[in-house]
Amino acid sequence: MTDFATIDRLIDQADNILLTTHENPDGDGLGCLSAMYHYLTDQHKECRIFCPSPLPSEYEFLPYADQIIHYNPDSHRKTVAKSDLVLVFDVGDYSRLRQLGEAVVEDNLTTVNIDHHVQTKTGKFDYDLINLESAATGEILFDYFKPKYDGLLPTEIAVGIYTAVLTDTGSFRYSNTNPRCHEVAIACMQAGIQPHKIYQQVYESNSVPKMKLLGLILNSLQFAGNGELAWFVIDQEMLASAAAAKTDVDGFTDFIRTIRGVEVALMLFQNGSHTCRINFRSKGKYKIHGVAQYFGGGGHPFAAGAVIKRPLDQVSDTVVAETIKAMRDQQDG
Ligand SMILES: [Mn+2]
Repeated sequence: MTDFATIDRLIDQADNILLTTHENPDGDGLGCLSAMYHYLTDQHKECRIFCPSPLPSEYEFLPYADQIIHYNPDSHRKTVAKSDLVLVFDVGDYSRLRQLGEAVVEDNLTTVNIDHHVQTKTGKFDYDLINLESAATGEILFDYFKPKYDGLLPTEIAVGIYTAVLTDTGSFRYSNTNPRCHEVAIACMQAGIQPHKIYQQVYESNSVPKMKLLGLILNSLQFAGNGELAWFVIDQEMLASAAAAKTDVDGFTDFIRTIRGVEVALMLFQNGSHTCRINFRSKGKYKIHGVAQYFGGGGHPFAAGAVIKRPLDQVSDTVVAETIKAMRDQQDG
C-alpha cells in the first residue's frame, strides 16, 4: 500500500501525466479527474484526461469537463505512449479501463490506483492507495489536497470533490455515509461551492427519453424472493422505443430499490447483441458483491455490477436465480 508522500514524489518526477477512471464513469471518478486536473495544472504539469466511455451530459458542469476525452486508440494512442505516469481513480477492476488499460500495459507505464473498492485482482497497478472505509474516492483525494491548500480548497477542486462524495453516497443517504462525508461537504461549502446548483445538474437534468424508458421499466418490473428482489430488463427494443441512450440506464437500479419491502434491486441491461450489464443495489440486509463477482464483476457490498459477454436471453434466468440464491444463503447464515 502506498501513501500520499509517494504520490507526491511520483507526480514530482513526472512531466506528462494521464488521468483516467472506469468505463460508464460516475460522479466519483469524474469529480476526482476534474479536481486532480486542477491541482496538476496548478503545479504546471502537462496533463491529459482519457476515459474509456463518453462523458455523461449531467457531468458537463464539472470544471475542465471539456478536457475529459473519450479515449479512441486511433487518435490518442500516441499521447498515451508519451505519458510517464497514469493516475487512475475509482477502479476496482483493471479490465474496466478497456482499451486504454491495454495501451498502458503495452507501454509499461507507471500506474497509481486511488480507490475505495475491494480490488478484484490485485497487483495490476504499480501503486495502490486503497481505503475501503472511504465513502468515495473523492474523500481520499480531499485528504490528499487538504494540507496542500491549508484547508481552504480552490473552488474548482471543491466542486469535483463534493460531486464525488454527493453521488457515491446518493446525496448523503446511503449506508456508506459517515461523519467524514459531512466534514468534506462543510469544507467544500467553505470553498465556495453551491450545493443546490450541483444537485440540479446531477439529479434534475433527466432527459425525456430517459423518463420514457423509466416508464417502460416500471411497467415490466418483476418481483421475486417474497418481494425482496425487484428486477427489470432493458433490451435494445425498449431503448429504441424510448429513443434513449445507453447512458440513460444509470441510476434506475437505485430508484427501484426505493420501493417498500424491496431489499435488492437488479438491472439486466442488454448493452450489445452479445453483452449485458448487470447492476445490483441492496438496502443493506443482503450483500450482493459476491454474486457480482460470480459473474466476473465487483463493487461494494451493497452496490455492485458486472458485464457479461453473453446474450441477454442466455443470462437473465441465471442471474435472477443466483441473486435469489445469494439472498437465501444469507438468510440461513
Ligand atoms: Mn466510487
